[in-house]
Amino acid sequence: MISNNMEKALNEQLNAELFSSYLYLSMAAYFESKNWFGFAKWMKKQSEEEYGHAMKFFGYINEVGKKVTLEKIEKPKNEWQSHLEIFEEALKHEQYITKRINDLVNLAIKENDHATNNFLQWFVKEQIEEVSSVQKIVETLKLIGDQAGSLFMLDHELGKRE
Ligand code: OFO
Repeated sequence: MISNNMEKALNEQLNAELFSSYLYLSMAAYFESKNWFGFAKWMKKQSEEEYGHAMKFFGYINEVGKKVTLEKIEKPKNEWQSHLEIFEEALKHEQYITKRINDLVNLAIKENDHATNNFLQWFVKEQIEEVSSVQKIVETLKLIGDQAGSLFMLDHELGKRE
């Protein structure tokens, strides 16, 4: 049986994952409005993945006999100055999510909650991949600078994301 404290923390993470989905959808909307369709597709896929993360928490909370409680989702930002600014914000957000997941693992360890610790390990691994993929795009955008041709090529590349 997981503690009420852990139930609350898992519900808060569910909300954070829904916010992640909302944030990336807002970034996708921004790219669409500027006709960067490859970047928009990448962000839409990212948003879908985040919804999937939220649903993993939804499923787990129910599976262990606790209750899912949905809270208000914060309004995401919807204006940025550059591609780089967007991806730097995405990177900062993923680093924040990694910290949240690590804090959850620490709580599970403190409470001797092996089941939740085991459930969270998937996210520990996933966060390595999430941070690394956004980091690579940030570095590429820094190399590109304001070369429009290279930016179009990256747009094409990111649009291939399945
Ligand atoms: Fe981006 O990993 Fe979930 O939030």
